[in-house]
Amino acid sequence: MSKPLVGIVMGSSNDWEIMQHSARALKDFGVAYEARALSAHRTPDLLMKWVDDLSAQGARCFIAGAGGAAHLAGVVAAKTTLPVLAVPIPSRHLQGLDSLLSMVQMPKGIPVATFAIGDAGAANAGLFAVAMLALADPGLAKKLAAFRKKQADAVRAAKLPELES
Ligand code: RP5
Repeated sequence: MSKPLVGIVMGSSNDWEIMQHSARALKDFGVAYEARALSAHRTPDLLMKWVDDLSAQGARCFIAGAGGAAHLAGVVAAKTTLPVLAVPIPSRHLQGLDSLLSMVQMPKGIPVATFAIGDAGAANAGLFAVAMLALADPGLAKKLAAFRKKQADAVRAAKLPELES
């Protein structure tokens, strides 16, 4: 197994339903990742150790998904200077608006890059990690360009239904 280039962390195993979309994007591009459920408030010491260990192994960025008072991404960013991409998980009472605001409103100095709530945000965080890694990997850059072309081709080929008279 190659060393993980991306660490995917989520506050609860219940977040995997969403965060699997980050893992899927990385897997589809052949990018090695490690995914863990670790919580900023339930397992803070374990989380800190994992961030340190993965950074020491050569990880290039982290993706953090959490719901509610979602401080996970900010806590990861407090511990590393590697880029941290944040995915707001849809929450039961506020549908993820709480998660989004918790992540996007990081105070000045410790940034996290916040993506859309839910599946699309998780997939895009994975794709964004691929784009960052592609800056130093021409093979990956080629795969990313091909992925974009496939999407563009699908839009070009789309046929809209005829109206019935
Ligand atoms: C957060 O609280 C997790 O990220 C999760 O989205 C939310 C609820 O956690 P569970 O009660 O589902 O474990 O820490």
